[in-house]
Amino acid sequence: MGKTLKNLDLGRKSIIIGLGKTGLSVAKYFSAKGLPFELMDTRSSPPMIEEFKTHFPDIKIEVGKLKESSLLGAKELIISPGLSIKTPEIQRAKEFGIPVRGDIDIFSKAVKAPIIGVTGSNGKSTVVALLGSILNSAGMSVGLGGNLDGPNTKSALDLLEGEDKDIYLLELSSFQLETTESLGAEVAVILNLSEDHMDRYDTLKEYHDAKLRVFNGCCQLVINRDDVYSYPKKNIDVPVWDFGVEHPNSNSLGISENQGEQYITYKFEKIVAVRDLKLSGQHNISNVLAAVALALSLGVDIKHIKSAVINFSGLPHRCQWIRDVSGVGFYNDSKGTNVGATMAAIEGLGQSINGHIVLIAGGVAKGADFTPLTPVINKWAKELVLIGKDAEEMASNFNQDIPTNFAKDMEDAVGIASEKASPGDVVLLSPACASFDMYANFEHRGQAFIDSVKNLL
Ligand code: UMA
Ligand code: ADP
Repeated sequence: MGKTLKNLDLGRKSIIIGLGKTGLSVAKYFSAKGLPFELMDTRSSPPMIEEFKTHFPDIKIEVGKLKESSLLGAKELIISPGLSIKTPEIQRAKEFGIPVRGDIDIFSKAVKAPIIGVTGSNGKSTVVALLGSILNSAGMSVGLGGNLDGPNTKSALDLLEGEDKDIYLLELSSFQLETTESLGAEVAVILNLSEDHMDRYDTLKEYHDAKLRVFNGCCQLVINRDDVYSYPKKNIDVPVWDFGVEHPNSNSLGISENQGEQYITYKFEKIVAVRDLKLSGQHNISNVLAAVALALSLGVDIKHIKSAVINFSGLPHRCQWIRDVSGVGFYNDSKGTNVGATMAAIEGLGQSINGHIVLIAGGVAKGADFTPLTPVINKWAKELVLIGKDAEEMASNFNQDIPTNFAKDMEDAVGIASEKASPGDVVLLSPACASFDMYANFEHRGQAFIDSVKNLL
């Protein structure tokens, strides 16, 4: 007999692994549909366990090391994005023919309205937030969620509670795409790709392959001419919309110039002047172009696009100005959690100021190679202040010409940075690292920065 277990459906339950936000949304969905399930988490005391016990008092919960005997008895495993599909026990269950899926896979099969799938290493939240306002101003009801973090955000399956929406706009991580067979999006995009999550992927190719799954079954796609990683690997025979930060051709989006003024332009039509945007930095121009391309692919009228783009002032914790103190500007880019994001933040700010940047960075390095940051830091920064678990590793990975300071916490970092900065300079928190060594999440880290900046005299 081969390894595959027969008669998988006979009385078997689905096992939902991960007692977090995703696991809760899946369990609520299964419960509402009357589908049998059990719960598991690899942690011995998952932080949200009491919430699960309250919602599902009669459901079996197993915590700690995954038990092969339980997994092999399952109808299917529904794993949360925080848990890698490479986890040995999950791989083994897969080898035995137990299907392994994620919440987005369930969502894509259940939803009745079109999906927009947005992935990429950076800019996802900005693009979905802007596209959400464009679609709202065009009168559409939008279910917006997925990887998107924040106090009022929803996991994908939570979006299916309540009234149906006209369209569902999902921010998707590589972790979520790994467990999604065919998203079947009306339109999908990989905004860009740069190294991230190298503690979970062995190679950039493996990370890229996960992102490419966003195109599976799509009806249209958007590509970024400035990033080869945004193209599908094989030609997909569907309409393609493309954008880039240089001049558009007769059938695409880009930046045109007229009398020294730059415009977001589609074909020959100028949509918005770049200087009228409330967002700054080249990376944000790229984000606006992406959102406009996605909106056009859905047939939204340019007048709705125009008004929403002009009114969009960005999300907190993304290159957010906090205050000026004695001629020094303080900016919170706590969401800059990888090298590519921090490079974009430094370049964007650097080009807009007369002085230099004092950069506060550090945290959990996630196996990143920091060397690409060196030339950008050498060009725009004058001092480096490092915090967090991997500060020493980061310092040894750089080859920067500028002084490096180590700080014990955020207050200390802001104090050191403000001493080093002169009028005309800016202090930028853009960590290039995850936050969970010192904080619950990037918002908590950003708030610590904001509080310390507000306390400066
Ligand atoms: N975990 C275990 N054992 C388990 C399950 C989880 O140790 O059995 C750990 C994970 O390693 C992780 C933590 O628990 O450290 C949370 O994992 P989770 O999958 O339960 O997380 P959720 O609360 O469901 O949140 C997830 C996304 N988190 C991750 O992918 C790590 C959230 O994205 C997302 O908003 C949410 O689903 C709803 O879709 C956050 C994130 O950091 C913002 N995403 C990464 C990023 O943007 O870089 C990918
Ligand atoms: P994501 O949701 O992909 O993390 P966000 O829109 O939240 O993206 O932006 C996170 C950070 O990434 C920003 O604070 C900024 O430093 C950087 N960033 C945003 N857009 C881009 C882009 N298009 N290219 C490179 N970096 C970007």
